[in-house]
Amino acid sequence: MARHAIIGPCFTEERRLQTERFLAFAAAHEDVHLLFVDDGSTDGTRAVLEGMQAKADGRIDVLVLEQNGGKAEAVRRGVRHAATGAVETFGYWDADLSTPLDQILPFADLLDERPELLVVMGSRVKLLGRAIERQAARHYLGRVFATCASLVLRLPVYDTQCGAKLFRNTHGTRWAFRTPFLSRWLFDVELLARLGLLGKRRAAYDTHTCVYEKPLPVWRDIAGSKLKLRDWVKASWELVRIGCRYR
Ligand SMILES: Nc1nc2c(ncn2[C@@H]2O[C@H](COP(=O)(O)OP(=O)(O)O)[C@@H](O)[C@H]2O)c(=O)[nH]1
Ligand SMILES: [Mg+2]
Repeated sequence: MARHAIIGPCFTEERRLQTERFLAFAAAHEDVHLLFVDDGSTDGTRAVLEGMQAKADGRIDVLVLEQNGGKAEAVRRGVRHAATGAVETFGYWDADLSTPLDQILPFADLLDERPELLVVMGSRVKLLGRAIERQAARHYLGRVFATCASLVLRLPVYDTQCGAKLFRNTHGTRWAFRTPFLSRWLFDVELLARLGLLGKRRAAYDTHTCVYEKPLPVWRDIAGSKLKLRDWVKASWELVRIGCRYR
């Protein structure tokens, strides 16, 4: 029985999906269930995902959404599907494997070791001895954005946008995914804002203490990102909307 459910959002990922790595990971980890969400891809993504599913002995599933609704909604639908009573944790992982799959269990170990934690988020901190490879422009743009997000959330968070996050399966963390997100790109910020709302009523959900940012040993920018400059502009506007909505 799987203890951890991991959602892999996919939009036109036919060329980038490293199927052998997913299959090897699935074969070696019976306690992890991978659910890929094909978000109305217009290429052969669905066939590639279903091909993996057929070889994975029940450890990989595919949820097909007919229309593209964006990463936020795809992740949300995946979580609603996979975060059932049986799993201890659920999370999402970018399908380009910028964060390697071997980080899933270290994230889960942290939730095991520290009962006060509800969320572990990957954090791309460039430190000596780590392999954090990010284009300079994206790094600096990302740092400006992260500072703004931190101000809006009033939370000293370093990196809201890393696509590797794991949640303890509780009523509150599931609640954070219950309704559609306002934003298409910044749902990670919105998730923290939602948990922050819970934290006002229940100390266990205080985001200063229940969220842990784990500096990653390895993170690589994989070519073929769908996030374009205009999306960063839209994201600034979304940040303002999130600030107003969750204040
Ligand atoms: N479901 C869904 N996933 C998306 C969409 N756009 C990007 N993704 C997924 O989100 C993850 C990160 O996307 P990527 O383009 O690499 O963005 P970046 O790494 O943040 O620059 C990948 O798993 C993508 O397949 C979308 O419209 N819908
Ligand atoms: Mg990427």
